[in-house]
Amino acid sequence: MDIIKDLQERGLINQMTDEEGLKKHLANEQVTLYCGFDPTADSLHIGHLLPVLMLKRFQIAGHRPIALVGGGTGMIGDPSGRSTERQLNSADVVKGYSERIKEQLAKILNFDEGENAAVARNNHEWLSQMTIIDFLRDTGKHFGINYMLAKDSVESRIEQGISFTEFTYMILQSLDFQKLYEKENCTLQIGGSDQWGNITAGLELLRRSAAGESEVEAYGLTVPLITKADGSKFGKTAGGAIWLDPEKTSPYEFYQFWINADDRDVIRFMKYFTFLSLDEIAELEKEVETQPEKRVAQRRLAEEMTKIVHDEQALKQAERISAALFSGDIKALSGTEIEQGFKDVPTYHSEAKEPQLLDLLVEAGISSSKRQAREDIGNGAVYINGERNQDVKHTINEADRIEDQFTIIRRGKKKYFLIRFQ
Ligand code: 383
Repeated sequence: MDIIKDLQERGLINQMTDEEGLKKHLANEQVTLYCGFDPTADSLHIGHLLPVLMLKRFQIAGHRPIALVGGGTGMIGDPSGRSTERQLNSADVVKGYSERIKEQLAKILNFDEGENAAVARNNHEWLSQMTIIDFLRDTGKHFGINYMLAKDSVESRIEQGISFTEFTYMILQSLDFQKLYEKENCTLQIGGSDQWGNITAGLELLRRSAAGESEVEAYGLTVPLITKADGSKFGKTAGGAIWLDPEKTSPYEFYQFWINADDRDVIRFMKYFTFLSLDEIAELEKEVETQPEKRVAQRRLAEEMTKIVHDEQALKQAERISAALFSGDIKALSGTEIEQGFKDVPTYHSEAKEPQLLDLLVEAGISSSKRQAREDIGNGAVYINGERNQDVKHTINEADRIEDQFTIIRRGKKKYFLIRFQ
């Protein structure tokens, strides 16, 4: 199996340092490779997913992935792809984030099975132990200032300004590659296209520090930046970033994110993100061409991704919520499903446990006045948990409260409101 060929066919390769050499290397032996993730938030987001899945692809092909959490580099701040200096987080915060991110990586990668189990490392382990004298003498000497200034990440910041702290970042990432090369026989670093400069700086350090002593065989590979047909930024929605943490982005929202993929993007996303074969994806492509309104490919993409990042059960819930919202039949949903599915609808906290429907419509701002509320009910525009209610004298009762806590009121075709009871 030629993994590079497979990755190329999927459009997953942006740049490689030495295509022929890397192909041979991967064909000849089990290769240890790594990708780094800095703990700049308490969760990874969808922008990290491609490289994480890339590690998994190499693992499936028999190679050995190292997921590196940047507990040390996260204290410094990578200038790559950023136009302004980063806010530094405290050591405690970075440590907390590191732990969360490691757990997330463990959920997607296989950390504990087989001879090519994935490995977790944290660069705080070695970067925090290094003295400034060793750093400047042993490592700094291999980096020319002109070489560093010419890197995109630095060059693009000269005008805006860049601190010595961030300027030095590429050396730290290079030290990691050197460390993993020496201690773990790691010969390939991967990352997004924003990491090309840091990855090639690492290769430079490997070669210079080994100069004369031995032949260095090591490579770099980057994945492309994901674009969207409509020109908007991938991974950002009106509600903000799509996080991998289910507490920050519910599995239902996550599922919806993929369901909403544009027809022009969905096949490309399937190649990038899923493990479906190219043949199966070609079949789905036909569906997009012949009956796009069915959104078969989008549904399949959402299913696959929700299973990879969350699990079967989360997928089932997301599907149940989507079906209930589509049919309007809310009654069958559980409390947690209600909370996920109606997170973004106007919410009213009702003090009264058994309010008059009429009063509730006005208090919750669903109808503009009592007269209007009476009219809405009379017209049949008001639904309680998906069922039309035309009784102007109706009192909300136990049967209207889901798990005794929630009632969903709909006015008209699709204006939903969530009523929460104490
Ligand atoms: C730190 C130490 C290393 C190797 C890499 C790093 C992290 C790297 C970085 N990466 C981004 C991040 O942490 O900043 N300097 O948020 C993102 N990555 C990956 C991928 C990506 C990059 O984690 O393009 C998107 O996810 O490389 O922006 O020894």
